[in-house]
Amino acid sequence: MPVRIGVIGLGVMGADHVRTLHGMVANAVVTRVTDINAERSAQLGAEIESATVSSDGMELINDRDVDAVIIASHDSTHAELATACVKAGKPVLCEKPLAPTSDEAAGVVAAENGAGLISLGFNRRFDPAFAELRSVAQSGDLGAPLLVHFSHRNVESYPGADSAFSITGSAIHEFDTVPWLLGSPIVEVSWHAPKRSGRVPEKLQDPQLMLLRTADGVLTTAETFINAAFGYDVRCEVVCETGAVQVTKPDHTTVDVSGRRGTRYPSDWRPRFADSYRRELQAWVGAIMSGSPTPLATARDGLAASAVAEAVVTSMNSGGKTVTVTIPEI
Ligand code: ISE
Repeated sequence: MPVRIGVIGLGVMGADHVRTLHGMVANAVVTRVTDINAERSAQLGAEIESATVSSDGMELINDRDVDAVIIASHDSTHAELATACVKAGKPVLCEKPLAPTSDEAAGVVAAENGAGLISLGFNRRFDPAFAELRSVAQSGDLGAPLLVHFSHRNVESYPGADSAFSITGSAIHEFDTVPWLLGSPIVEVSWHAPKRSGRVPEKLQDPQLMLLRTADGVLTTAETFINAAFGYDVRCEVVCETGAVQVTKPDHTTVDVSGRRGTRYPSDWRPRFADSYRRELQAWVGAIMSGSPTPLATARDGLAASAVAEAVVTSMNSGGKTVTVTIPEI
């Protein structure tokens, strides 16, 4: 019998997960969907014949036709909903971040109490290019990693995005990817403001630059630019003692026209990371079917990333001071 999945939050990512589960993931059936926007729920409910609409997240979580839950609603709702899934004893894939603050994230980890029900949507772990980058960096073939350069560019930010959201909602990916790549936790951070783009709202510092130091001494430069305009683009290079390795953009084609050869940038993350989302969902469903531990990021990984985000926000609010990352004891 397939895993019956309910999806909470049907914005860009939630709707994408519903369609991927429905069309491309084996042993999964979407049985329930819900969103605070009733029109969106109705549209997706009509599109996906197996799915009916629940009135809200709590109803969906406790529905007898739901074995497992995906949370893709607003970041501020993640902690409460993930905790409700744990109380209902249901596996949950919670989109990043687990919570915007480390205290809230710690509360979820405490509620989970080692049950292993929570997986975090740090999808880059399932991207073939990032997986290869990691295995080369960790192989020792290029000597030890010394330095990592990241840039993370979006075309435009969500309406209302402020400087903290750029850290807790976007750069949070780097806060998970760096320790995963290097096998060492981020222990110290600092935040820096380059010249501000004149195209962005006043309350938003964009781009931003962060320095992240892992316990093994490797330093990462992480640029986040959520109104970069030209296209969706994530770059990462690991510089090692005798070589360097970087992800190349996984384009399938180049176009020759008008005296030029070129590749295209997608307008958001879905095409760039489509493979990773499909692989992540398949891995999650497979583990539920077989009763194995989640192969995705765990609640503790989510807590670690939220603690780094909080330290970066503290550095930003203190004019760029170096801040030690503190993970609450549980
Ligand atoms: C979005 O939620 C993502 O997950 C994307 O990968 C990231 O680039 C974007 O900034 C986030 O808003």
